[in-house]
Amino acid sequence: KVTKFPEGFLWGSASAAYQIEGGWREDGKGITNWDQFVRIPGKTYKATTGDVAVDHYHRYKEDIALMAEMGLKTYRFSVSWARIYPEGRGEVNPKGIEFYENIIDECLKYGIEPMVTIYHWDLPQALVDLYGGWESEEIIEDYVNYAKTLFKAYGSKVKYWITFNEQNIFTSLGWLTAQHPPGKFDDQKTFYQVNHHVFMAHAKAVLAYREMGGTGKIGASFAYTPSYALDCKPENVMSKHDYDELKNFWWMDVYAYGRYPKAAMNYLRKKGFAPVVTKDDQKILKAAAAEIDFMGVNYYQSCVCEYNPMDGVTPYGTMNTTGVKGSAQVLGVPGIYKNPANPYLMTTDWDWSIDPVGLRYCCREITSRYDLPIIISENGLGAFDKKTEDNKIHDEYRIDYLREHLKELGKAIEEGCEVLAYCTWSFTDLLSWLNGYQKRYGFVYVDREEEEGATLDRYKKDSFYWYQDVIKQDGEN
Ligand code: BGP
Repeated sequence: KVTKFPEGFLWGSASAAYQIEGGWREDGKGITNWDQFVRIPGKTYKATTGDVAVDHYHRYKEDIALMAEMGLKTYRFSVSWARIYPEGRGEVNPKGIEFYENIIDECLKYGIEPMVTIYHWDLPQALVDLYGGWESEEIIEDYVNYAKTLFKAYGSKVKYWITFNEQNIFTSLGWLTAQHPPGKFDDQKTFYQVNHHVFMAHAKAVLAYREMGGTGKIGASFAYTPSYALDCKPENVMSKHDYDELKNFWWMDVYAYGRYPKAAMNYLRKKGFAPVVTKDDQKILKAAAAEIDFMGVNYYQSCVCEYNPMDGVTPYGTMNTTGVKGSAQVLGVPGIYKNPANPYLMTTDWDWSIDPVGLRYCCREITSRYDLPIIISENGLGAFDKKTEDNKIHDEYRIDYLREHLKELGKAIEEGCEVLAYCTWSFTDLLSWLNGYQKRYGFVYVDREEEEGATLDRYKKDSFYWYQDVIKQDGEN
């Protein structure tokens, strides 16, 4: 039995433009960094592209009708910047504005609350060519201009805004591990400076939203991987502390307090990686922190921290992008921490630990440390789903995963955490950035194999009916 959730709780599901839309050259959309990146041989899993994705661009009505059938209360989706501004700045593309307007109206028609992510990783390539994208502070103004365009166009209809999806992930994979565009490796100095630019863009957009009279809720979504010390050996406990400062509080403190954690900043100064932060920047970050309405949390797994010697493992080992269990290496930062597997937890085929309690840990930490409401903006299980001959998908493993997470979320609420929404990742199957279409997350199966040309037909999985019941009974199941 899952705990009863509060009245008006937003049961939701999430997606991102590049991962579902397709229609990559349609109606004036500009080229994005991802359109370009996936064309570099060897860069992503089998170089699978989002050119067609699951064709949500043409099938959004069908998809949203399925959401309504399920009873979804909120749908979190992202806007592709390059549909609105094909060149990233300059002329607005009316067709782009219209497309998202249609999605919003379609949601509202069924009483589904649209939750808009302004940036979920696809950046107009023109801005990369012009000044290096996030590496230049010039982007702050362009991002804010783009965000204001969305506030103006949809502000009367959209009450939930997410400025950035997982800033920690797209910057880490973009400038440290070379797995996301711009594909830079171990460029720590740029990584921290880029992050500062993103923080400033977030902060200025939040302030602009308020200046424009926005009364909805606004915040950022963070990929929160809570950590446990391997054991009570003091150096392992210290490694957990360092991990939290550098991998969690480094982002969440800026969103919530408008300042960087001190110990982490000192460490980066010594290393020569600290970003340039002016007095004015500090003021803006603080002002924006006072204006955010929630902490968005994308939760998939927890990690373990153990002291890592100076000659120990680096962050640049093999990640599991194949779905072959046990192929991930232990990663870490020499001299600080490493993240061995947790012997108490099962893992997914991609070696992600399955830890429902970790979700409760995240909620408790955010509540105590920041005293902010929480939106779980993503949580879900990636698996190799199989469609049977009679078109059924028996994904009881996904139901188990979600049910256990909801139980812990329910406990967190009982313990005093204010949780506004829970969005599963994802509604339909969609493109996984590094895993192509083999790693599925949806309630709705899409007939879409690695190569394009499949029917793209939709089929409801068993989990679809399960979540439908959860929503109907506000959690009780
Ligand atoms: C998050 C992203 C999503 C989604 C999800 C699943 O980091 O915000 O866009 O991709 O992870 O990840 P993956 O597809 O790598 O399994």
